[in-house]
Amino acid sequence: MTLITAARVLAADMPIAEPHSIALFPQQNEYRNVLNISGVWNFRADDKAVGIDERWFDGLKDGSPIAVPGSWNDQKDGLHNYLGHVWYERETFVPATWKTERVMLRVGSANYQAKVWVNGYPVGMHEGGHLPFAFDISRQVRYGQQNRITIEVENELRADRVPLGNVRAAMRNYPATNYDFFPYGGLHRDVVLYTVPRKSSLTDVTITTQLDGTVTLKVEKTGTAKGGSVSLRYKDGKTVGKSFSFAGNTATVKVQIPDVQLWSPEHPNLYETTVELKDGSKTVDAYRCNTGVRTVSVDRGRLLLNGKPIKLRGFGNHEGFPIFGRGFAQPVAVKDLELMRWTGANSFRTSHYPYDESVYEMADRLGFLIIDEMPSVGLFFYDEQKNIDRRREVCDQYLEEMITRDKNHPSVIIWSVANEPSYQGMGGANYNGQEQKGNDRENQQAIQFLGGLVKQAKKMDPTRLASFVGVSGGPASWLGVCDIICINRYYGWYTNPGDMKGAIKILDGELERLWGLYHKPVIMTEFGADAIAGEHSEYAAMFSEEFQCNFITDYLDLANTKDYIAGMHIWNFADFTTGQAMFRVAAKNLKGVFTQDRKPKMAAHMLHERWTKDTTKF
Ligand code: BDP
Repeated sequence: MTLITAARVLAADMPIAEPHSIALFPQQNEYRNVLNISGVWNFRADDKAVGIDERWFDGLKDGSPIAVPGSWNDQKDGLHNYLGHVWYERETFVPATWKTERVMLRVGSANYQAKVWVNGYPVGMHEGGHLPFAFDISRQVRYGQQNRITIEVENELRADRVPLGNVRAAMRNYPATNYDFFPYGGLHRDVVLYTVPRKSSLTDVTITTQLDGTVTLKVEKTGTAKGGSVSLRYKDGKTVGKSFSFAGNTATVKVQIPDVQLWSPEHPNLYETTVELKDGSKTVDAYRCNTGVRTVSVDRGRLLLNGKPIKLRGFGNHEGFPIFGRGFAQPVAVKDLELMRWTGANSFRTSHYPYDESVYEMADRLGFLIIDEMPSVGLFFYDEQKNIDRRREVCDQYLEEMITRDKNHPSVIIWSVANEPSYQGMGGANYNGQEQKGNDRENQQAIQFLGGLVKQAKKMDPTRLASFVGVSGGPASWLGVCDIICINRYYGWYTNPGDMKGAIKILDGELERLWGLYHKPVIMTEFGADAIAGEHSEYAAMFSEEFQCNFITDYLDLANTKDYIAGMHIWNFADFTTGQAMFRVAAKNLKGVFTQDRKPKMAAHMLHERWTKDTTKF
């Protein structure tokens, strides 16, 4: 690699982050180091986008403090709706002993686009929030000295980005997103420096499991090492392991666990898995993660975990909290899983983007099942071809990054490649539960786009299911590309408002029609009603807590009458901030069964009663 000089700073010169570089999570062990540089950074908005021309990467003048992780929007005065360029800068000391290693810089999530400089040298760029990226900065770093890390983040809403904004189809909201959550900007997850051994190191580990206890590990490496070993240790101390040799840079190792303890929500049994890399007899690198032995499949109308039918009870959620915005807050994530457990939920969808890695680790330990969704929300196909093609490129990148990052978590059972791609003429009369045919060109585009992503997900990971989440009234033909039908429905809220009897009749009819069409299990990935906490009504008026309770109860009762319903995820776990719109009181979506500060509404108590009493039903 030639070092790009500070003089050549045009974005076009910056290498684009390699999805594969995020395969192994940074970790501290005998062979690897991690230095977390989250904390207080120096910050400056660049509303005229002059930072690159004025070489702000040589040292940020007139900056002010900002916390990382955290969105800029509600930390900094006057920037709530700001969607342009900003600069982050932080100095950190890199030990002289790191000189013998490869030094990497990893950003957990920068929304939306990031460009990175180290000591004024450009190192690379990345498009898209909610997923990490990493660069080798060994050549730009000064060892045994202070180093300046500079990151320019930019969060404009555009038609050729995913998710989309400033488009024709927009929701008449401000800022003009084509989705219903606030377009927070900034460094949203940890930024870390980490080392990997320079001469030879592990670059990827892919673990798949079978019910008879066979665990297959595909191990990838770079450099001179020729062999290694793997071991899997159960909590009782029993360990199985094996040595192996590489063919080229890859080795496929099969280990048999005798008397295997399967992973499931009731018994989230994990095996601590250690992979060691050996150069001759010397261990030169190691990587550790947890493995759960389990399988996922569908059999006509049933979703099977370990060959047995399972019903998903749970929620769609958002990462977000007052002040931090979309900046990851560990206590909130811990609390969310505690509260989900309290309601009796066994699953959630990472709507509408992959969450922080620690959430998946906690879900593995606690036994939650996850529908892992990439950030492709607000897609549509009645648009200029160049926009559609560009969006597809971004989606392909997201898919690769998401699967590369999350593939070893037993909690992840379904990949969702999009939420609610919309169709022309959406709205009004189309939301009546009748079959929508769509128009030919659009259908073809949609099936190619979504079907292509589902196929790619299955190719990258044949051990899980893949799907996208269908919008109310969307053409049923699009859903045919999915392993399992995932739909969001709001009869009784956006259509037939307040009329639950009419709503349930429409829903019943549509579910039967979908079952008849595909004979695949159905998950209702969203259904719900806004409720203003503290608002009550003796006749269950919309926006009251009673109405929300009744709405959810009616949907769950109907689901209990249909064997092919494999999951019911309430929208939403907690109230969340969104753009300004006449249908969003105080710029919040109030469909949470908890308030934004995680206080239970009546519906949360109702679910707790219902789901903890009988764990076999919705
Ligand atoms: C669905 C979207 C979700 C919204 C929800 C709603 O998938 O992001 O927040 O509706 O309107 O269309 O509450």
